[in-house]
Amino acid sequence: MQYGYFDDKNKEYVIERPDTPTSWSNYLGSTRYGAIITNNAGGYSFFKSVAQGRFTRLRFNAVPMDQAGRYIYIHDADTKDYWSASWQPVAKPLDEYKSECRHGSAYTKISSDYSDIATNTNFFVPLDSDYECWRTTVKNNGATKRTLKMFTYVEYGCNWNANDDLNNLQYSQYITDMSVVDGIISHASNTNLPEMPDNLEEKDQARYTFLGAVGVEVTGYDTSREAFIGPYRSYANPIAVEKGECSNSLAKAGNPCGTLQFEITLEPGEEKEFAIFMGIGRAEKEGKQVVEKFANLDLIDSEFEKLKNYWHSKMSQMSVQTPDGDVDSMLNMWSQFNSLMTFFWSRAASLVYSGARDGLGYRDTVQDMLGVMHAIPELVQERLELMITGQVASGGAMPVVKPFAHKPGFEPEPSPEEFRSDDALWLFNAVPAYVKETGDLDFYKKVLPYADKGQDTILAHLRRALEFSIKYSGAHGFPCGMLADWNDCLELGQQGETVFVAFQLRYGLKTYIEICQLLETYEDEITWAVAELAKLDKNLHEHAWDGEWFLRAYRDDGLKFGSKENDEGSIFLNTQTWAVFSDHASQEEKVSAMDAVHRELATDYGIMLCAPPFVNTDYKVVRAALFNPGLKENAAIFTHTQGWTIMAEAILGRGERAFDYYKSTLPAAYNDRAEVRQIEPYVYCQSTISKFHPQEGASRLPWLTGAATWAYYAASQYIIGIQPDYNGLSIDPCVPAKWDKFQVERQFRGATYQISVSNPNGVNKGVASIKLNGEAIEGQCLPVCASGSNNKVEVIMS
Ligand code: IFM
Repeated sequence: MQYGYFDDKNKEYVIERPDTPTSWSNYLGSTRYGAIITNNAGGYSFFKSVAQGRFTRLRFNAVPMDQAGRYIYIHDADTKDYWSASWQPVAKPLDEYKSECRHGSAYTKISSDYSDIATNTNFFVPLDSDYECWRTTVKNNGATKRTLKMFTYVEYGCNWNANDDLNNLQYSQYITDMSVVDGIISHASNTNLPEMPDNLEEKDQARYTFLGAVGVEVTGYDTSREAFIGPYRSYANPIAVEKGECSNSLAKAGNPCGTLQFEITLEPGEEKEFAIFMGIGRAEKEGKQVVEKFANLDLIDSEFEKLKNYWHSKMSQMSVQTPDGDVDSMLNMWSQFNSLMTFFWSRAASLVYSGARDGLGYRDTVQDMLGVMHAIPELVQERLELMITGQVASGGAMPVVKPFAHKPGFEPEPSPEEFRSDDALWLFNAVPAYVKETGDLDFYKKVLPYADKGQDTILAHLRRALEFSIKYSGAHGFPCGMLADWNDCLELGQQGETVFVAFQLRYGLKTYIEICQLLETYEDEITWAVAELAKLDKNLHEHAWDGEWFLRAYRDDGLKFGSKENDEGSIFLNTQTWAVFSDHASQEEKVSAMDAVHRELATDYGIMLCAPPFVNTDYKVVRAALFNPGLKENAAIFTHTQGWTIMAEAILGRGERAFDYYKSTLPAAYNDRAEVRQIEPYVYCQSTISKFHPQEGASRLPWLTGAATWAYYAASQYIIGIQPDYNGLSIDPCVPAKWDKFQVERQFRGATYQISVSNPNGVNKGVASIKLNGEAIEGQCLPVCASGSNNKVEVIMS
């Protein structure tokens, strides 16, 4: 079943059928003023934090789904019929009501066509603004004059603290103070208290937002949800809309809402326009300023163009033209936009993450940078430095860093039981990736504080991460599992050991040696790291191989995980892939391990995290047993890990398999069978249900996932094969043999590279020659060209 299509030219996904299997959502705004919007205008808005700054309501996981949102109701004054400018919430029959939703880069346009009235609303947040705009046109396509009464609707939170608004009703129902100033709604709470704009964590303080209209005269309002909707009614049939008249209610308790009423008359063929603005601040001040600023609606259009250009320019740092349209749709827009939103909102704001998780989880955040390094290196640097200051002096990392409350040098060191064994080791992926993208070698020497005490260069921070893993190693010489080791469901404890993190440690040591060699004056460091690497390799050789694949872990009593000896979880994916790109294993072991992955774990919908699932294993040993078989960490297709699998196969040069794996979880590849995956065919998700469950193929938890970043990283750097390196742009594609040619445009350190790759002999991997501006170059690494230059690159594979 197909619900929409990719409009690649405009970088939009167009939903033509609004009755999608799940809500298909998009993100508006920035990390100051953020918003979620669905294909039916459901969603919510928040300021800086979803947990502490949520000021409109969405009822999560509710029936009907994705309500409330940003609604515009239309009531025909003559016929008394009414509908909404998005299919929901009134939901007119789809044979009479046509709708289109265009999700784009931080904007969503929703149009409706019903009863000869066509509307088109563009929802977006202008750049650097603390308000959102709903820019609407209404057109009469009929032959008679129409008088339309229109009503906006947003449902406000009483308290900006999402949890209090939802749960602490004996408090939150008594703090609302709504008013209307010159036609602008003032949504206020705790007005007897002072405002503390710089203290987001303090929930008991005065807060203000506004809702105003431009281009129409406000003739009425409701600010009480109870008055607008009426008892025992719903968003589908509010009493005010049915009557065609608001009651000018002013909520001084209970549930506030934002309804402005206005009237539009339209001659046949006539079109009118208006805009609604909702934002942070007081109606009488910020509200008035915004409404006055946009009195000329043309200014809205220029703000919209600026916003679109901003995002498009970020995503045009790399663009591809390949023989596969699904790949192009994802790599040129959605894979990047998905990675950007994941970077910005971590795991806090979506239709599933309801704001309970405030703060940046260490491991996820450090990985999230990899997919956006090329697009927003300045913002990555800021976030990376923040995370480095979340590492404590012992080398471990704080599990969560709270950007608004983090105080480097003054944070308590987590107790040994609180550490995750993998957290700080992800810096070996992110830090070199940042330096390779920017060329800023001095970054390694930049001094930054530790979270708890002291300070050091970033290079020394990296060394401490290695020391931490080495110090907390167990009987087989592998890092201890601690609270978790990427897999939150493996609780190996203080003495149990993780082979996965052993491979991460190997990758870290190898990377550390490369950095020290590059910086030239660190002979002692190289000697130390080489010796540690040799010890680790010996232990890996002796204790990590299970005959055909690598073990996953050892419990403290010696019990193996991921071994043929186990009836459940006898093979795990992560140790096979990481054995390849930590480069520990022999070629035979690598091939055997990755073949075992193909045999035991690969399915049509992606590769399972482990198999067989856990049913009888004690859940205190493997918490995956908490989930039904085939779900999440219990043998689902955990999408975060797919990128590693693609990378491992590409390193082995097996282009067909790497590409098959890539396509098996590529959202766009499911566009014409969207009922299988159910979620948005333009975004990645946390997991896809595997063959051990009756709903195989259904996917869950779209948008905010490490899958986005690793899928983009794997495709752009290992399939397309354009890898930033310290001294240039390395080219090493690994593609299906049938790809006879493809093009890439890459911005790198200020220069443009227009790369044409041809594959005349239909190989998977191998570069025969490269010409830069007509001159043959040695090797596979393009030099750094002059900033501003435009360079033509011809690559021949063979
Ligand atoms: O790696 C974790 C991640 O940090 C949070 N979600 C689950 C993943 C796998 O357990």
